[in-house]
Amino acid sequence: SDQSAFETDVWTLTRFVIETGRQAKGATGELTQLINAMLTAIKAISSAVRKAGLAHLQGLAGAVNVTGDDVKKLDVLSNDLVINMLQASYSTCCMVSEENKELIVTPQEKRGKYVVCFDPLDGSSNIDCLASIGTIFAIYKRTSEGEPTEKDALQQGNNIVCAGYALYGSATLVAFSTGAGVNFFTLDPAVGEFILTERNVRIKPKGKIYSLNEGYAKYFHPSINEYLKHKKYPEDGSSPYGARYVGSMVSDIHRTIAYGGIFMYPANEKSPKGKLRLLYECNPIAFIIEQAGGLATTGTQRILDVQPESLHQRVPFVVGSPDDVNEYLSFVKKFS
Ligand code: AMP
Ligand code: P6P
Repeated sequence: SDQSAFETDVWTLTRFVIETGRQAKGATGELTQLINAMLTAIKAISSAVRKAGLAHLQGLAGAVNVTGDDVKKLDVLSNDLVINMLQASYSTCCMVSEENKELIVTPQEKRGKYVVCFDPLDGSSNIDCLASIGTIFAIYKRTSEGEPTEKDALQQGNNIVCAGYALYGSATLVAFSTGAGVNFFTLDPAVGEFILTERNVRIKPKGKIYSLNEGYAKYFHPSINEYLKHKKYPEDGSSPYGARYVGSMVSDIHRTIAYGGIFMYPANEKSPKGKLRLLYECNPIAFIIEQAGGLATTGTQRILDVQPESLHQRVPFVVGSPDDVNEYLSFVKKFS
């Protein structure tokens, strides 16, 4: 039997958020309520993801299962969970989801002062091969009075109040920041709580791994292919970098924070702005990466400085260890 002592004073994410909320001058508790509602949605998504194969949650939306029930695709189910949990927390005025073309305006009687941009299940193309997937979110204070509009969501990433991601991998982990550094929390399914497992996470100044989909090499700007050549055939006698690419952003990002190195989803001839979305993939991840001491750039501009113009706009995305991102930027300078 497990002889390890049973922790009786454990730091859960719920406790951590209440603590930081108490330290925030004049806080009413609304943000704490919102964060804990997001955590509930993430726990429910984690449970659904782990049961997907058994519960016939895979397959195409609109399919019916053996008992003839409508099968909700995992990412539709995840989207519904996040929207319902957040609206029930009386802390949001509107939301932007990867799954919804239009702004999701909170019913009048349930409105609060926050805006949430989220991708409920990022990397969902990997579900059927059981690769890790994730949830990504960023929280802002609304900027308007009265009826919420898209303007409330089209804020620079610099205005983020809180952001994080959940990774449904070999364990379920939440990386979380409210602007005072990044902490990792791992789900203890026996308790149903996220437990603090790494405090004040810092990314290495330089790594040994590059991560991107080289299948687009034919369409990359020369600065990318020249940078990659330098990583594979270093002229300065240093060792070549390793290559890792899951094709599920949260997995690739979490490995980049944990081990160091660079993750890139650059523009290419076929996708002149790249593929990743600014509001609910790039901004929250850029916030976390910078809070961990890393850099996040479009190649010409800091991600968090980009002024969004539309809810689902894409940006080129290069993030990771500061020395690696700066080395890439030196190639942009040399080859532009
Ligand atoms: P509230 O009145 O709860 O919406 O909080 C007002 C402001 O206090 C928030 O926008 C944050 O800047 C800060 N704050 C409140 N709760 C927390 C928390 N749990 N962790 C970190 N900052 C918080
Ligand atoms: P590609 C998954 O579909 C996703 O949105 C991200 O999670 C991932 O980083 C990217 O797309 C992978 O795209 O073009 O390499 O398959």
